[in-house]
Amino acid sequence: MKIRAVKVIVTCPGRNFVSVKIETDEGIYGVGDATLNGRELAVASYIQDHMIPCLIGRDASQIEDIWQFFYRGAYWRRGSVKMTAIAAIDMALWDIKAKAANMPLYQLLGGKSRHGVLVYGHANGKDLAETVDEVGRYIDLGYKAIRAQSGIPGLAGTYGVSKDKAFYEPADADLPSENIWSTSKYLNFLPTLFSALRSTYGNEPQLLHDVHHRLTPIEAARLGKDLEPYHLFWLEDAVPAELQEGFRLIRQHTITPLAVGEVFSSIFDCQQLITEQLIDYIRTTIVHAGGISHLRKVAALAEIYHIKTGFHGATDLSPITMGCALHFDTWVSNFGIQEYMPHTEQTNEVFPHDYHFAHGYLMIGDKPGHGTDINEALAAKYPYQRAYLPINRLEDGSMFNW
Ligand code: CS2
Ligand code: MG
Repeated sequence: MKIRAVKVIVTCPGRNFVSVKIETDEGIYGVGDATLNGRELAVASYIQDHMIPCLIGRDASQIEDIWQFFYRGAYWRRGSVKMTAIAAIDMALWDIKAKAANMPLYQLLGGKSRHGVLVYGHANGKDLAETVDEVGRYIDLGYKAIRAQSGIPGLAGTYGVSKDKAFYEPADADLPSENIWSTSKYLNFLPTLFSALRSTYGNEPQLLHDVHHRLTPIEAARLGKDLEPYHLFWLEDAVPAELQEGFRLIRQHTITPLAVGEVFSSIFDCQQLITEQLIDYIRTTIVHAGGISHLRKVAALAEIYHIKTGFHGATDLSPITMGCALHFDTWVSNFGIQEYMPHTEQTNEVFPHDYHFAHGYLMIGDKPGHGTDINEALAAKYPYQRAYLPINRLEDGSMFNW
């Protein structure tokens, strides 16, 4: 089965997505997600200008060889742009292989390990009271696991709190908008939020929180200790994780479970975190870390060290990634949880798929492939619109982590 054509499809049904469609000489095609929020066109060009010329005529069944060709063959290794580009091709080739085998992707990987994929939703509010109410709304919707993000007293706004309760799109402006951050205001406030959540809803709901890369290890250690009475499912991205050994300091002080990895682009970004058991969940995703082929290797390493998967699943990852992730989640033995931020109807029309939410789980269908497609005609109606993620500054103006 030869690769006959490869298309890069950039569309913006409310937000930008980049997809690839690989067509073969046997009439089977596969699709992959190549979306990197705020840097979409860099990935589109990497695929269009540097990968497609080397793909035409190749045997579509040689997924691993093609992966190695593009990983080793570029000389320049790793990085979010390159690994997102490789991921898109990889997802499309797995889609093709599963369709050719006439089986859903999870069967090709090794079959079902669970009947449904436990997900967590995103409750958020402008203040403590609204956030507590929003968590209750998610419980009423059937979620068993809920991430809680709240406005912080004394700060005009912060990560994860959106005006639109249903949908959260952080890439909110044609040029980066500026947020102001105060670690002390945040650390003083957060324990009160989770104390209120536990006293309102008891111990049953799984509660999660995303620090979004904003603490130092000792600050994260303090927060982890302060939150121990509330038994979080995980504390996410407590610190920027380039310094993997920095997590040793957090681990020495707290038993609050730690999750990290959505910004990682390869196994090497988390090798020490995993082999030293410095984390409990690895969030590295299929779309940003080399696709299904590479994430199988990350998950296999993590399994040895009692670490579970917790894939990133924000709305800036397309339904193609969600489809692939759910098949992977259904198969992988050390599954932890899947992030689920529902896409808009407009997006779902461009990316028809067969997964659906039921009683706190996402359920997948049995169509051959990863179950998500792209409506090219509809995609063409939504031209790219430049959008940047915000940046963060401290109250004294210092540049900080968003
Ligand atoms: C967040 C994301 O979902 C999460 O855990 O960290 O919303 C992240 O901010 C976006 O994916 C960035 O594009
Ligand atoms: Mg996050």
